[in-house]
Amino acid sequence: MMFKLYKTPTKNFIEHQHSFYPSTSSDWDKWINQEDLLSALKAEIKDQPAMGESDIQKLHKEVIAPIGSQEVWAAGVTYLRSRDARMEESEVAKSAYDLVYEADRPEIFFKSTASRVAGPGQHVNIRKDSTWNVPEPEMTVCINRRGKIIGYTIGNDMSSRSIEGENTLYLPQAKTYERSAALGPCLLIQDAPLDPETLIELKIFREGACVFHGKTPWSSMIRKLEDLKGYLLRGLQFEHGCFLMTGTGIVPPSSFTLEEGDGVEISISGIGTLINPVKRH
Ligand code: DO4
Ligand code: MG
Repeated sequence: MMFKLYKTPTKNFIEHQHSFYPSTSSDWDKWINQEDLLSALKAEIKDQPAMGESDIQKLHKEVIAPIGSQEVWAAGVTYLRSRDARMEESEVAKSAYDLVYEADRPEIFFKSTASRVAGPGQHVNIRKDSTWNVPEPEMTVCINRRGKIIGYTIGNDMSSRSIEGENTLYLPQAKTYERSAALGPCLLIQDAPLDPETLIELKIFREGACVFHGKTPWSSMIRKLEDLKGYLLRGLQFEHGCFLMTGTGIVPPSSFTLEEGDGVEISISGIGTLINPVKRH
């Protein structure tokens, strides 16, 4: 059983087997934290007529990030490519990245409050005081208030490599600022675990041309999802649940930096595509 949940400023929607239905619940936090979410979603759409084409088009124009009051956290250095890129970035921090890649305890950091998150089509920011910027396309899981992974979405962990590379202690400034995180376009809810061969893909567009294209199967991640979740929940409780970005396996070459006006397109098979224009803020 599989559903996709969409959020708009006024209503929530359910996609099931290519048909769309308005949800009777407008409270996102309560909705996603229901005890048996899959059965509840099934019951919600039972005997309901599916929406017509013009309402579906309208819904797609209004979709915002699939987040209510949840915090966004992120794991790092969970792929070899991420370790190698960070080791190139900073001579001083080289060994820290190497050690964390091998260590039992993963790198986990706070990424964003819900109100700072960009949704589909909304701009993400690069910082004015940063000279080297990249998007990080990340499989992102939604964990409910009881600590269960209930869904999957696409995350963009926008990062300043110049600030991070200057000193690892600047990581919070490299990672957390206005609109440094994007989520969407939907929250995928399914009973089966996600296929490890799920493909994560990043395209960056500049003046209409694709200037970077990379892809990785999710199976290249070296950490187990349950371990990442376990470390996050060791010291924290989330009364509304939370999101956890699981790290990037795609980093553009060191010569590349994002520019204002670029378009970032992240696709994850089975979930969809998240598109965000880039602004300097
Ligand atoms: O320590 C740097 C951040 C790592 C990260 O965000 C990633 O690997 O995705
Ligand atoms: Mg990241």
